[in-house]
Amino acid sequence: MERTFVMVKPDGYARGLVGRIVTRFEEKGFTLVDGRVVQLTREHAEHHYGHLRSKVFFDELVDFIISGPVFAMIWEGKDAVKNARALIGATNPSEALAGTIRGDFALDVASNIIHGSDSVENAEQEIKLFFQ
Ligand code: D4T
Repeated sequence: MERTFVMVKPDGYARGLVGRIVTRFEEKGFTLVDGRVVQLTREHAEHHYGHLRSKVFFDELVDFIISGPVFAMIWEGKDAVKNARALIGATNPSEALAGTIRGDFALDVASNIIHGSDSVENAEQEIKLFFQ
């Protein structure tokens, strides 16, 4: 069974969406392995989004992700990385289909409520970073 890392971002946490998001994953058939509330440091956030350092929105993204607690989770299931990304929906909520988490709960790419690892390797790294 594969594992992936998923994080409800500060906007989703503040809006009280953690329970509904956890339910979506459970309904799909994933098994919750671990979950915790975390306040990211700027250093951790800059490392997590290091691949986006050259983007114009990088500073805004880091400020946003440290603006409040996040809810970090490890989910297990068949092709967990791919299937979790499908459940989460497109990065830009305007393009995310209804029935996906971003499609149903978000409007703006800068506050798209949830993150899911985009590869098995990144999932392993992110799980280490958040749960060691
Ligand atoms: P995350 O990493 O949050 O799951 O998002 P994705 O994997 O779906 O997409 P990403 O890495 O390209 O973007 C990371 C993060 O940056 C925000 N963002 C993105 C933004 O604020 N403005 C933008 O124009 C884009 C493209 C949203 C997600």
